[in-house]
Amino acid sequence: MIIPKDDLMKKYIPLIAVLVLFGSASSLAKAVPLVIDFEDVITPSYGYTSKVDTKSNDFIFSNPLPYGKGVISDPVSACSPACASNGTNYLYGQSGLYNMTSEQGLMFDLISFDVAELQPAHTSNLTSIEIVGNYLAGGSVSYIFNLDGIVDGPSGLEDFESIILSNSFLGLGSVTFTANNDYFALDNLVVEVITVSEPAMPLLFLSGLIFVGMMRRKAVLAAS
Ligand SMILES: [Ca+2]
Ligand SMILES: [Ca+2]
Ligand SMILES: [Ca+2]
Repeated sequence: MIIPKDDLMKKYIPLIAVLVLFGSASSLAKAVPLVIDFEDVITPSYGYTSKVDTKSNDFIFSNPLPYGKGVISDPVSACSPACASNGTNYLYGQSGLYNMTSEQGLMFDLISFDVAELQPAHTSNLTSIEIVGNYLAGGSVSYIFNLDGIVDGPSGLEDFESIILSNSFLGLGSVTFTANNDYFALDNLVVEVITVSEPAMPLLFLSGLIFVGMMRRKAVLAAS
């Protein structure tokens, strides 16, 4: 029996379409959770770094100021009076901005982070920090957080506060942190890095096989 060419196409095209669509759907974005805690930054014996770019957990934090930015590991030897403390390394910066990006340029969601005033009784007091999320697709979202004014160095009171952001800080390409005044400290930035998996190769291979089979059958029918 000779099956007309048009009927063959009608028979196989929907099946191929379903397989290709399913293969594409398997290229789904995946959110990988990550905590950027600055524990992977090595500091000198005097207890702090001073770098334009600080790298931690595959993220870069850039601060264009010529001084007053980096990571503090020892708030007692690095500062007088003692700087904010949470018992771990943290990022510090002067007023002005810190720009946060993924080292590989990946899209990310910013979920939460810890923030503190760096020092008590400084020449001017930090009262708020503005967080601006720049969407990878364009546009931005901003949020201003008013700090509690509490910072007394190691022990004593809790220096850091945790900020949990709204669902607006999703699909970002970069985030800037701007203190309204004076030095501030950041730590434990909880992010989700968006990665896209490869298409399901077995399914694409199968749809390729069906396509080749269809072509061969057409050739056989045409020859008969
Ligand atoms: Ca830390
Ligand atoms: Ca505080
Ligand atoms: Ca304290």
